[in-house]
Amino acid sequence: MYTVVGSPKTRAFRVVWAMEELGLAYDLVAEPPRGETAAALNPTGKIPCLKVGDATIIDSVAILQYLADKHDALTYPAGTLERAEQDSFTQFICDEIDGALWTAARNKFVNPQEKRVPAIKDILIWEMERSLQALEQRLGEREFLMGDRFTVPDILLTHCAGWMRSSGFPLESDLLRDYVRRNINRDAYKKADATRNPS
Ligand SMILES: N[C@@H](CCC(=O)N[C@@H](CS)C(=O)NCC(=O)O)C(=O)O
Repeated sequence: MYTVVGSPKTRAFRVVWAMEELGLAYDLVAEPPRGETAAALNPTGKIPCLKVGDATIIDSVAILQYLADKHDALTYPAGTLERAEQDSFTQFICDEIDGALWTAARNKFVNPQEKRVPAIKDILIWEMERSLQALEQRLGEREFLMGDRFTVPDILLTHCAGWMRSSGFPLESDLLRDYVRRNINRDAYKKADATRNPS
């Protein structure tokens, strides 16, 4: 049994979505960052963490790729050229999209007041536009980033697109907006989304 630690209103959503895509059973400890469980599992107190028996995996990307490899879905096999391309999408999204969003968050509310530079956001938006143009070019007419197979970086990019919307980063590309719409219409996304606001 897996235990996902972290509120699904954070990057833990990626893990919950992957669980639903893979049809896996899991418990969810919907704690905020630096909560009691996360602090015991991760020296930084960051979420998400995944408990697998007595072991713990920290970092959403490490967790997603572990689950994908283990359950042989949402990924191309290691050692293939397709996997190299898939990983290049994963790294690009971490560097250029997640990195910009996280820098904006740190300078808005994460860091102590005296360590924030709010003016950085305009630069991040400008940088993000260039990164999105590159992604748009790579996506082209493909259904998913890797073509017709939905993989780990699709979860990452779609999650980041929601984060962009909630933090005021524009997504002006029709191609990328259609791509995101396709992904949030997946049954697994909808099931995961329901965990954000349980009744
Ligand atoms: N690269 C890590 C980032 C984890 C991370 O920064 N998580 C945020 C919540 S989305 C957090 O716990 N922040 C608390 C903090 O930085 O103090 C991942 O993808 O899991």
